[in-house]
Amino acid sequence: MPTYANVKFLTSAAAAGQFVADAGREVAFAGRSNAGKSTAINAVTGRSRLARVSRTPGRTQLINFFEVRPDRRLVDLPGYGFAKVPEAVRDRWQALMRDYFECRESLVGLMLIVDARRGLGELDRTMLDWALGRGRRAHVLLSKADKLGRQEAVRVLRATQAECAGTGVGAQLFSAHERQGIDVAQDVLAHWLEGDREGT
Ligand SMILES: Nc1nc2c(ncn2[C@@H]2O[C@H](COP(=O)(O)OP(=O)(O)OP(=O)(O)O)[C@@H](O)[C@H]2O)c(=O)[nH]1
Ligand SMILES: [Mg+2]
Repeated sequence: MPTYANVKFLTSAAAAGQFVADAGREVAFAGRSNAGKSTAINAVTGRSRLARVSRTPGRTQLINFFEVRPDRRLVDLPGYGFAKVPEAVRDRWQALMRDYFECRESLVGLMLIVDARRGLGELDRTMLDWALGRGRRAHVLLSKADKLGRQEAVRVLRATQAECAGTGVGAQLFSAHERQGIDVAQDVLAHWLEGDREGT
């Protein structure tokens, strides 16, 4: 049976008390507002309307949990770096993310979604440091690669790989719209969720 045949939405959480039980393994999708996190979840699961996609940045303010199979989850995190968000919303975001990262034993890896046109930013680096500092895996999807010419896309990929060199963090080009790099991302997720392979 295909890996994502039975994937389903579990719940949205606005606070730690609403997180699903911290058992098994899960992979979180993080990144700036509008980077393409929800679209990436839909692309790798092959379910176009699983996670809500929006043209309005900062739309996903909650942590959304999806079950791939029992005790295996994908998690859509609210985006960061959206300038127009009021301070109170930003504070709530920070508290929610801290609760999630500090306590979540089942979190095995972080899929960091970075708009290929922007490349890694300060907040992205902070997310990577958080993940690696807590012994989690991380992998960078350089999203919306279809918006770049081939040469420019490869340049961004090389620069990102160079920046991540020695950390164990992989980086790849990704486009949900042109279906580029989906299989590679699926392989990374499969290894992390299986947990039967070290060093991938
Ligand atoms: N061209 C192109 N556009 C994309 C791609 N992936 C996402 N987008 C567009 O980028 C916008 C944001 O996508 P989302 O998936 O909602 O982004 P997000 O990171 O989940 O956004 P927030 O939840 O608001 O933080 C939408 O208009 C998508 O259609 C892609 O591969 N190529
Ligand atoms: Mg989203």
